[in-house]
Amino acid sequence: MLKSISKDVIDAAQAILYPSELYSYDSIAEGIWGGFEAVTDAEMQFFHKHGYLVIHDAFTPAEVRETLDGMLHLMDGKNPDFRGIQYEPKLVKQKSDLSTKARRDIIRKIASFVNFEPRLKAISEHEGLIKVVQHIIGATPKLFQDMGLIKPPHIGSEKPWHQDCAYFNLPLDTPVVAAWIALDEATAENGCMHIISGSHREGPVVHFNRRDWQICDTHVPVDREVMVPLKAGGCLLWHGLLHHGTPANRSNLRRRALQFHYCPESTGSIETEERMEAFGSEGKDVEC
Ligand SMILES: O=C(O)CCC(=O)C(=O)O
Repeated sequence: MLKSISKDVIDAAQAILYPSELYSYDSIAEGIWGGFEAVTDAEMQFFHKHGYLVIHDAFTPAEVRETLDGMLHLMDGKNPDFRGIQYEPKLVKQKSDLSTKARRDIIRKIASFVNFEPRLKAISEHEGLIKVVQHIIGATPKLFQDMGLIKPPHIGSEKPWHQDCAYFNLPLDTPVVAAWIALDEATAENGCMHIISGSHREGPVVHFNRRDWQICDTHVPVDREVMVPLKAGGCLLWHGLLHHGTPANRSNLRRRALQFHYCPESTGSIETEERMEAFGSEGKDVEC
């Protein structure tokens, strides 16, 4: 049984390259302190104008600990009914050679977990969070996607620039809010979020299948980039059309986060064709 991931494996994961200027940044996001209770009309206006809002101390250290315990419970396979673990694709073959603890560090994502782990359901229903999301979307929120996004030390991969709504078959005018909750400190080095302030107001943009379903690297206005480092317990809310992405984690520190997506309770769905008309590149005179 291996206790850790070999150097070859790390080298292979790090061989996936992207232009480093994609995650350069001119400014660092400011935010508010005082938890969700500190969100006032001024913060709502900020959200609608810039497409995001940072609440630095949204969750207490005890809430973060409880949430991480719930996440590790699922990552360690302690709920046999839970099937939502996704490994770093290049490393999936290694998983049976690793100890339970070492295996945590090749997991890229866990998904659709709220009904398998009460501690994770609890944070998705956090009263302060839901109140703010409700205020933003102007309706009772429905959670429609839940993910744990894990960038393991050294090998955590990039999430290229994208708009979340490019992934969802939701009516195009649906107000979608993402809540991204840092469970470790998220920094420039371990893969914190980068955003383009105000980009949600530009509507859907064309996505391409490249390293992922993503905005073309050359279409990212890097000169408008804002970096969003967060301490554990910090929360970044963003609009479903905001352009955002995260660099790889080449540091020796973990970067674990939860991401919840909410829309109004009454939201229906559209066909993939309709989504692709808005977000796809097929038949459009665009190249990447
Ligand atoms: O947490 C990350 O690294 C990126 C998450 C993200 O933007 C997404 O999954 O839509």
